[in-house]
Amino acid sequence: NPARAAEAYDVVVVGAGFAGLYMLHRLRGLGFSARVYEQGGGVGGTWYWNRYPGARCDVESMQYSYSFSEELQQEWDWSERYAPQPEILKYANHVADRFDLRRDIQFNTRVERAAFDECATCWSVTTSDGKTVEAKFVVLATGCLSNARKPEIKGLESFKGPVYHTGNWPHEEVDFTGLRVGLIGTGSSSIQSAPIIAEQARHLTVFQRTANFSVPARNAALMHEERSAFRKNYPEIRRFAREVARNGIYTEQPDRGALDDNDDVRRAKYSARWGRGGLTFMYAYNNLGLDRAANDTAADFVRGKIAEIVKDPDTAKLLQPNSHPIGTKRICVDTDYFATFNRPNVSLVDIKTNPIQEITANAVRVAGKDHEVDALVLATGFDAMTGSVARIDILGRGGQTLNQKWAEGPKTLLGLMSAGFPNLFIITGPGSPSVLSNMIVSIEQHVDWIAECLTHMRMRGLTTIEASGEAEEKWVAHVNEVAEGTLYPQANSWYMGANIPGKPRIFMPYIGGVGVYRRICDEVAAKGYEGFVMEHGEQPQAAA
Ligand code: NA7
Repeated sequence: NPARAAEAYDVVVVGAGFAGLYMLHRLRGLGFSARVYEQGGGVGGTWYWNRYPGARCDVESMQYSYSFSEELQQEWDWSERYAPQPEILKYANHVADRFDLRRDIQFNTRVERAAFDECATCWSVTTSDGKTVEAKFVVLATGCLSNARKPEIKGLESFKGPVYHTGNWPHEEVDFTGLRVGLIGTGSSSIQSAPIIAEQARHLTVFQRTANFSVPARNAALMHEERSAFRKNYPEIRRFAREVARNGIYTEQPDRGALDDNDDVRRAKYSARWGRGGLTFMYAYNNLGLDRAANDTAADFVRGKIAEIVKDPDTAKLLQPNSHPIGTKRICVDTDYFATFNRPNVSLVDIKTNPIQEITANAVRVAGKDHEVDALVLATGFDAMTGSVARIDILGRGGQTLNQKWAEGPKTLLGLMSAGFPNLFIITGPGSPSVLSNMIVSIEQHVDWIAECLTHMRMRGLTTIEASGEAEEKWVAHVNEVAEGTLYPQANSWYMGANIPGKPRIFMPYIGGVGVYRRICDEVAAKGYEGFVMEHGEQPQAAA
């Protein structure tokens, strides 16, 4: 057919972050032709863009790493307990080189449109360089925290100094020496960057809308012996992270609730975890995400720590979170965040009681007072989970767009596919554990599931797979039901889409746990992809 696009692939993958890289590797290994489009100038996804000072992963490096290659996991040396962004980016580049992935990746190219052709049962994919290619399947490996969001604040465009967004940081070094810096937002990105910016800047003013819970990272250099111990135990560590852990992280699982212990025992447990550092603070007890009274004990402990660390009582009070249960907004992991407010060159401005009125050429105005700044850092987060997908014009059956279908919130079967959009897979999409888990564990699981599904289809001559509407409705109801049984929907979090004005408030990730979710996915596959409709293409006509 001369109207057909010149280039055709079995699979087009959107994004060359950790999901896209591994997807490409698996597809190659199975003999599928694949093309990856990446809007950035290099691999790494979120780690390519988030170059702000202090950016690091808050899952420990020995676990925030691929497990698919034994040689890779035995040979790569992580230098610290939590890898800093440059090292994670180096790792992504190493993986791309080691597995010779670059030759199938086109950089600096956005996928702008993908339209399903029902007659040809293939996708027509149009990219920012004006080309259109065909693909039997499209895999969205677009990331969950990849669409940086600039807040709508009056006068922001009139600010004369530089304005940076943590999620879209310049590649060249930014030097704040001698400058007065305004930092808006107090999520993970702010909490990681504030202590470093404060060391450089003449003055740092942090504008806080919602005080956030944060626990110490206790980051340190990784000793050779620690790495060796991990490497020796990798088979068990990886198995546990995939099959047992709720969040894809190998750590001891609590077997009792917070109210089962008396005050002294509880305090000792929280203190031990505080001392050890890290996200697993929330694993002191098994009901912190479920029971408000239990949760309050952990929240009170952290509020108490903030009061101990921060010398000025008014500042300490302002920094103590009280608007949401601990953990229901992503808990932050910091190095000296609260202590930073003891520095004479750091001040905290409450913008909850009095929101920012306006940004002028050289100041942020709050309650009639101008806080003069030379540079602004927006640590205001992302249009999470659906934001990057929504930026692509995706047309499914009958010309319906995915944005139309998801207007009242994302609907998927297992987070992997959406009814009406055949042969379109999403990696770590809404409705899967995704951002509630160690992302690399979830990415590997999704990629492997998709790779096996495509192999299954090829062996049987099947050409289309699509989520059935009925199975999708059931899954969406299940995802909501599980979330409703927890404290999570109580927070105005990005998990709920609450940070984006007008975005439907739906708890997007599946909170049933990584191990449970994997078993469900495996059972679905074992039952011949139950809930998905698979079809044979039209048989080719015999030649006359
Ligand atoms: P987050 O966690 O979404 O934090 C964004 C912060 O910016 C948060 O404190 C917001 O306050 C604040 N914010 C957002 N919009 C505004 C406006 N318009 N005015 C004032 N303050 C605002 O993003 P991060 O980049 O820190 O972290 C994202 C994830 O990356 C993190 O959870 C880890 O998983 C890694 P709010 O809480 O909405 O009141």
